[in-house]
Amino acid sequence: MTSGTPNPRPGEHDEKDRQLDRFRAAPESDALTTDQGVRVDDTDNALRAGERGPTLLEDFHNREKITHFDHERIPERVVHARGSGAYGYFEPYESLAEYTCADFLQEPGRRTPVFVRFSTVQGPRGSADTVRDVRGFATKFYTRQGNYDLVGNNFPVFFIQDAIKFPDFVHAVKMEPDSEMPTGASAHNTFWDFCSLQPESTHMLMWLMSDRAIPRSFRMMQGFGVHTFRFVDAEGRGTFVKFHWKPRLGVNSLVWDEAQIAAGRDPDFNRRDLWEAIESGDFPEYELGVQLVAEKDEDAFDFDLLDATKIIPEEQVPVRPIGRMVLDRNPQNFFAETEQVAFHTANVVPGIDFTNDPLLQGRNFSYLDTQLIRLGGPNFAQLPVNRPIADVNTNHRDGYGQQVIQSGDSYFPNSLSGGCPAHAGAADTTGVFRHYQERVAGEKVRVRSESFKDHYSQATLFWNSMSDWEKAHVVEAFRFELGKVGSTEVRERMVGNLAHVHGDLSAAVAAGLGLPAPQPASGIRTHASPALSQENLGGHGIRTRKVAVLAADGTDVEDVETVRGRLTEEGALVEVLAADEGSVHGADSEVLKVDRALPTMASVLYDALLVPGGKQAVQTLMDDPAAVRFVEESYRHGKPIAVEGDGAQMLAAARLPAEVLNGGSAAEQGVIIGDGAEGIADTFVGAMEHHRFMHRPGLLNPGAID
Ligand code: HDD
Repeated sequence: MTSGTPNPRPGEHDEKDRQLDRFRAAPESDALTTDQGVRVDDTDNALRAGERGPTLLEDFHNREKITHFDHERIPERVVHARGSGAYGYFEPYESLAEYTCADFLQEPGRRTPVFVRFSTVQGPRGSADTVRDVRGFATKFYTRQGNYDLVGNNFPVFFIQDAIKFPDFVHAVKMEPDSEMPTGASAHNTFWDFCSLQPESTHMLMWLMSDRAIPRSFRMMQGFGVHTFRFVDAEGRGTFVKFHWKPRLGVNSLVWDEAQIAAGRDPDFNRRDLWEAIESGDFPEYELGVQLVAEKDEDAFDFDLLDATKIIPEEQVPVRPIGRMVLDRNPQNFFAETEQVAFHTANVVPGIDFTNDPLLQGRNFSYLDTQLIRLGGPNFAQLPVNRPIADVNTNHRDGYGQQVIQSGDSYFPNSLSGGCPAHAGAADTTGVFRHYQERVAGEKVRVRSESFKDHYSQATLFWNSMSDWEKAHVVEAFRFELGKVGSTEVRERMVGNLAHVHGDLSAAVAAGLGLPAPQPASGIRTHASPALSQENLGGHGIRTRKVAVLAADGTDVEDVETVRGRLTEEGALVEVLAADEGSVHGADSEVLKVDRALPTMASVLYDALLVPGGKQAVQTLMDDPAAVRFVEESYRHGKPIAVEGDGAQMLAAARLPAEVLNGGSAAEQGVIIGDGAEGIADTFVGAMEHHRFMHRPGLLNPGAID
């Protein structure tokens, strides 16, 4: 090409390019520009000297594009790196003016916008959702008096009592330093080494080894503020408060085998579930509850309210529902919102204050500090997702990423700016944060309070409160995790700790590890708190539960439609699966649309299974290993299964125990065998409300519960 010849336009070269031209040419309003707003003619070819010549530095669009790309990543969160967010609102049921002057808790029904981020703790940003881990449950309330962050978890307790131990704990639970394994898992040497030497973790470990650590959905797990906080009323009077979120759909979990398979089949299992529910208008809902304790009762418990490894049993102080939160909008841009959201336990508003919980006190330092490195400077509160709806008027100036063109002086006191921005006067009573005036006195000491030293009673409380299948799952989880630990010494030490929780637990875990059962500690208590068992935390109905229908040519289409009609009436989501997408034909040539090709899905992605009748179809399914495995796994994971007519043959093909097939107790085990769709539909709905059937023959390891 001679100099002065215009560059070829995109699409000038060949027919394929010409076809793609319609995606390239844009009306002016959609036009591609540089960061400076200059329109760009070609973003596919760098500017070069001659068609086959070197690329020119002069090409500012090319350099800008690549430079920006090179800087797209920011450091992931040091913990809770993997998360999913959503917007919504909170509205109180009643005024809480009796206890707190927090503006957003004064008026029944007045909505406060929120952003919530759910997360796992251990794994990096790209790790799987269904790992065994605590889930973060962090809520930012954009109140009229400033942002309030409730940065909680789905467990009500924590691993450690003092924040100074947090780096130790995180170093232990994160991947091992040499191999960076395992990803998203606590089942490794360093974690259990740390915990075995750190008995204050024992209560938290009980939660972590329970099915609470593998929630079915972010929409089906509780949230807890964990610490004891303080409400402060308009007169400055304080009341201790613990925060609880309860999901409307009930608390439901996966089982461990299912969670592990799901991590491969769909690493975004929980993220997708949240996203799709909101997209389809099934807005997740949680009730906020509080446990209130008068200051005079601070010492009324057999544990310290300031100890974050303890709960206040709900039977002792009931949870009072105070409002509800609805999540009704997905973020528009994951990075801008879910990644850049910055939570901070010290983001409080008038009416909500801290206690001297040493874990909370340390957190109040850490969150602001971590945002500085993660978000690159002190102006992150100006990012859209972090920006308060309340007016902001500070003397802070400059810094990386300053978005505001500020005017005027920036010191206090001043006379030149008329004293602005001014302090709230002593007479101002509303909307001003005044720290709670707690009387403190003491020596400067590095000690743990004596009142923090009972590390086992509440671990025992948790164990005693579990149903038999929940206990079995706890035992199996300990066996699994400690089974991945190479050091016999660590295993023994850990089992020794469990002997302080309960003899049944330590003996069962020891047996699984081939260790002798340790002598149970003396004085183990028999107390229990029924509110801790998932058996007592069910929701109502089957909204958004996913049901798979296995189909093939010859499927009884009418029966499918009958059961589907009943399930969708209840809000369940039904999908027809067959070997290929498209459709299958019924025995009388009716057409049934196939929603998903069976090879792209798996039983772990559904809550329940229907195998309709139809001789030819059932024969095809019995010859398909993927279909047989679907049934076998659904059974093993405790999921409701309904089979109609010939469909029952699939149960035998999946080798369900004879006692279920012939024993007449199948329906009690959530296996509904029937002739005619009408007959099975209602029972199926009822079984789905039950979520899982853990007492099925062959499901519980008999050694794990006695
Ligand atoms: Fe933390 C993030 C919850 C103790 C230091 N934490 C973080 C998140 C949640 C929690 C939900 C993710 C927030 C988000 O989605 O962006 N953390 C807890 C709970 C704790 C707790 C419930 C105990 C009751 N955390 C804790 C301690 C420290 C930290 C004791 C430090 C001394 N946590 C952090 C952090 C993180 C964080 C390093 C990482 C990313 C971030 O803050 O923004 O500052």
